[in-house]
Amino acid sequence: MNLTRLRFINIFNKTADIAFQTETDSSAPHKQSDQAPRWTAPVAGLISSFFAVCVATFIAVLLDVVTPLNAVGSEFIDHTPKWLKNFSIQTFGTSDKAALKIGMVLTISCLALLNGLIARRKLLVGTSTIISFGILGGVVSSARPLQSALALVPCLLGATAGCWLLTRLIKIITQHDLPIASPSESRAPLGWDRRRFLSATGKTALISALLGAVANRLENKKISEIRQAAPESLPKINTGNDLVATKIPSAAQIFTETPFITPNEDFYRIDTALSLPRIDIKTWTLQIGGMVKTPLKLSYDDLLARPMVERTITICCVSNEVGGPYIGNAIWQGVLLADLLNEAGVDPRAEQIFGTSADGWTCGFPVGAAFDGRDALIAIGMNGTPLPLEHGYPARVIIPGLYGYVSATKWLTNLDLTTWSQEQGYWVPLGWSRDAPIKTQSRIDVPRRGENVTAGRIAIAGVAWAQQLGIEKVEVRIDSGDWQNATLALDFSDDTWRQWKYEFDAKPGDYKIQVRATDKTGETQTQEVSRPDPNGATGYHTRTIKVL
Ligand SMILES: Nc1nc2c(c(=O)[nH]1)N[C@H]1C(S)=C(S)[C@@H](COP(=O)(O)O)O[C@H]1N2
Ligand SMILES: [Mo]
Repeated sequence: MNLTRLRFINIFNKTADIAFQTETDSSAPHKQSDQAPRWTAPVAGLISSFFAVCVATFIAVLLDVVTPLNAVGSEFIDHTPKWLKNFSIQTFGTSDKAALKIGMVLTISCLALLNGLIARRKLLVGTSTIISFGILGGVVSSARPLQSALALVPCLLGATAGCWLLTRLIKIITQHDLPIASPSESRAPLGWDRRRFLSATGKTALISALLGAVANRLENKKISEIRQAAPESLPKINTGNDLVATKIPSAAQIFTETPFITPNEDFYRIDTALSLPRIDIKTWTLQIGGMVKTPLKLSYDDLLARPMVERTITICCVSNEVGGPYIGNAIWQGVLLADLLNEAGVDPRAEQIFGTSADGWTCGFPVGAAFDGRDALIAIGMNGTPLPLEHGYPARVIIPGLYGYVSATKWLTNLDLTTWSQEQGYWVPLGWSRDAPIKTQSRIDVPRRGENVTAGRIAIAGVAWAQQLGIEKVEVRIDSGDWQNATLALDFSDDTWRQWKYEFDAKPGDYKIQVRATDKTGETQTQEVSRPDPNGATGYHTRTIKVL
């Protein structure tokens, strides 16, 4: 009788027993209680993968290359079609990145548990799986914008560490599952070494957690160094400053629920970056090139030395639902884009101004937007401070009247004059419109959602915007009554939102409140309800309130 074959059958029966918990075969060499319990293999799989990821992350941070989870997550974001982007913004809001990270960890954990089960039967399959994921992660990482083959290293080393651990743990688990070498050999049923397994998994879990924590600390340290390298303050500007200082507190502001100027800490943040870009302000430059006579290359100091303006502009995100929070109004300090472009000399055949960020994100808007008299800016300051890192430090584009995804490149490094056929901005191939002017909209901010109001004179208030056109009128409707004019705050500029307020005497009951805005051309925002994709949500913001 072929001994190897016997052995194979034996192993197969046993692993089948373990994996599916079938009745123990009485011909098995020793009792089931001597074998490692079923849960040990998936745990071994999980711990090995956890170890692999932590080792890889730690090495990535040391080498200052993209971490594997960030690389894979970014790759995923980069292929997000519009329905999925809508879904995740609707479901998770600005926590969509946290949701993605949790999703990735859960997916990896499930695969790792399964891989442990497989490895107990066939160790080679388990280790090969880890190596394959390591190679895949490495290839994805090294192909990310601004990464090199160096980004392969953490993934490969992480995978090697994972394989080593998996092999070790599976050996501990299966040691007593080994079939007896010959029928005559006798072996005492020692049982599997539970203590050894627990100590090995415990130790490596601890080491993994430590590596992860250190990597996190180092990452945070790097980010805070980038923040500290920013200047404390920006060069003062004499025009515009007084305007902002005097006008806003008095007349532009009629209620404080939504302040006219959004503080930097409260300003919405939307971008595809899973980690903040590594900006080295000493080497950072803004290059203006493509279809221009003389390409420009400006350092941060060059930008600071140029004539600057200060403009209050409301920007918003195309993903904002009707009534949503992804809009903010800030005082932007910067260089007029037209000045820079005139210096570079734009080829009249250029159609598109195409921005690229330090992390490889892109977007494009018509050349006309820089020259039609609007305040198109390369902004370096926000509400009196250098741009916060989250909002595009050292420099970003701000174009009044265009949604952020076609214009507002943060962490700007390049502006290229090009044609529409030559380049497509990041979101365009994913189903969002090439041209995306901001749509006229209005929002009810008070009473807040779900807030109970006491009967008597109550105030309804909010903001309305129609960048470039300006807000002429805001109307409020209660239930199916007539549209009533709301009181408007001072008309600061056509590019800023305008606060509105409407008061009425309310008896107890439920009310449906609606708002609509009319721009200065006399056009009232459309009632037609449409989703954010492909170029901005429409419809009237409606809120039901309960008056007690
Ligand atoms: N580099 C980079 N710039 C970007 C984005 C991005 O993903 N990456 N998102 C854009 C989008 S969709 C919007 S709405 C605005 C948001 O700017 P904020 O985060 O400062 O509010 O930034 C724009 N600039
Ligand atoms: Mo956006």
